[in-house]
Amino acid sequence: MSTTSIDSLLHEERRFAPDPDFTARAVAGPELYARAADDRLGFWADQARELHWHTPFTQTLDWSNPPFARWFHDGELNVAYNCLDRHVEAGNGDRVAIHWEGEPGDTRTITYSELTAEVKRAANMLAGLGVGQGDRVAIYLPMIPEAVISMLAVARLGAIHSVIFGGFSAESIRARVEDADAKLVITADGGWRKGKVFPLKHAVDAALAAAETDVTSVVVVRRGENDVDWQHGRDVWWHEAMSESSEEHEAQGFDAENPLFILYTSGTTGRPKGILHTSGGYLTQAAFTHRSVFDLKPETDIYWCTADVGWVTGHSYMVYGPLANGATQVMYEGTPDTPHPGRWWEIIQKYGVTIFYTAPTAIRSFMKAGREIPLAYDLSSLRVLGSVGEPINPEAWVWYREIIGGGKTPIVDTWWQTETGAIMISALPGVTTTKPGSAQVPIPGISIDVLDEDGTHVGMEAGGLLVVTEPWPSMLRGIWGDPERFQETYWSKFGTKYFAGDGAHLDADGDVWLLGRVDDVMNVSGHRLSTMEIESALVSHPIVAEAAVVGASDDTTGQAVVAFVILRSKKAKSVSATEASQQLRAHVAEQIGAIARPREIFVVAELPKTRSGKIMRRLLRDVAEGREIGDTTTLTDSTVITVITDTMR
Ligand code: 6R9
Repeated sequence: MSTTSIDSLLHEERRFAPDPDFTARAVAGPELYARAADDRLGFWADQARELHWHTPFTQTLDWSNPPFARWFHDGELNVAYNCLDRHVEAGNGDRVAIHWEGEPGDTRTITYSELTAEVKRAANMLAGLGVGQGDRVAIYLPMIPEAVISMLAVARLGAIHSVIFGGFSAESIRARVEDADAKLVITADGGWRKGKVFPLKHAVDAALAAAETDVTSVVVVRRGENDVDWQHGRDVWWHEAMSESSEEHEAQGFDAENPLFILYTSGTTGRPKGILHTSGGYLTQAAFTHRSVFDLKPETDIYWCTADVGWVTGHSYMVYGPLANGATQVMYEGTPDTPHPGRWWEIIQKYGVTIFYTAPTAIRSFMKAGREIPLAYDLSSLRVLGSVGEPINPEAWVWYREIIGGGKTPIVDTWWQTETGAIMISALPGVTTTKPGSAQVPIPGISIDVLDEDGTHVGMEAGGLLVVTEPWPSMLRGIWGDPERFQETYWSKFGTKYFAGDGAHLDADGDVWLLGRVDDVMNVSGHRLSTMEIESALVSHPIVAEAAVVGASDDTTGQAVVAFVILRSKKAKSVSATEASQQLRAHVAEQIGAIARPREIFVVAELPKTRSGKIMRRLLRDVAEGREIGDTTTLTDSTVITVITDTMR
């Protein structure tokens, strides 16, 4: 990989050393790295022993049949007990577990005692409907406490949940319910989004009508109070079934490798992959990273992760990590700009949020809207900020720290995947001197490398493919029902090293700079260029709010750089689209080199994104190459594509 291609990122010279006061009180210290380097498995065993085991484990890792790992496998634990009962038994039952904020402004405060009682009741309700160990339960809910209660109730029974994002279609539900052969579905009448109730149950009805399925019950939470169709004998109101269920439920221990959940994620082919996670290793790494990466002090912190429960970030950093650690957190139902653009910042001010975890796409949209919106609120309670989901451009990183973090908070840019289950690469606050745009170092106990195509380590100041070289506790255990696809997707390229599918560059210090999915890496006249690096250059220009870059096929150069940009409304007021495009082509050439100069720049009003906020480059490539637009089922708003093509014409 050409080193000049990442010059713009690596010209990023800003460094932020930890504040000594922060370091003095930090949860994590450099000794964690030393301990893990000295005895990696012993380090993870120590972390696992922070949990409550019904039966202690004696073996940490069984890697005798790679890539099928077993962690702590002769131990037994109950995941829900670890997230609930043990905090109550330790005298922390009155601590708030969830400050829930509904979009219309209604609120609920739920303590650990109350959450434990609700989960016990829900476990009895599900058991009464026939759910037992190993059964699959699909959950299709808005961001309401019942989503958390349902997941924990399923976990408490040793059953397996499959959470389906509330924005997915009936067809997606059908495919997931069928693939996992779910027995029961938990949904709601509807939820609140953008000031309106959006119906949910009707999608489940349509999915089940079309599916070959053994689903015997649909439990329906009342939230939207919208009308629903009712199938007698199958449908059950949550509140009715709960009121008939006992609040007494003793948690049983299950094998550490008992499956905990399946979560579907898109792969290179059309069919989504059901990523399978199990119990002991997953909870160990989710809890450890949540504590050390966010510097969690459960007695005093108010933590908020804005992810939807339908994504892996919602699983690991809204449900399992924070609750295993006894944290107090905020959960918000709605969209960031309802009923006004300052809603998130108002919530931070209201609850005194101290730790905040969100995605670069959200940060960039706030940059676009203008700093005066967050600056109207008191955000001084914040002390740690996190980022996840895609590479964060240095400009967005610095804006995040300056505007949201008051110029003082450490930022942790956390790299991980649905497949890795928990954070793998991140700075540790109070320990790491941070570099805007770099996820930096593997967390203690994780071994990574950057390899070239033939599997050789690339060395410093070079780029290649990111791999994880040793098994880790929260690693996926497979793809549901498809062990061959599991082997083929992740373990066929570099043997027992896990192939992540991301490009990465190591700088002179050995720090990792993520360059996006390898399928987002372009090859222009034999030079490798990352979409991310050109986007970063574009966003560093004052008139640009957001940019997406794709490699479009080109007769002469193989691929050519094509960019789509959204301009900042104020700063770009007096510039025409043609002028903007000229200025920006010159700017990229100046920042990175002539090789990176976009062949075309399109000024657009919006960019197509998946529901999890990732830019759909595949669709942009279709547009850039003049093809018919492909499958848009996972788009938040398919009208965006029309907007883009119209703007271009
Ligand atoms: C947690 C999550 C995984 C893919 C991953 C990578 C990208 C996530 C990132 C990042 C650069 C970060 N990604 N975090 N890239 N820096 N801090 O997002 O899981 O939805 O499975 O996506 O997201 O490309 O391979 P998932």
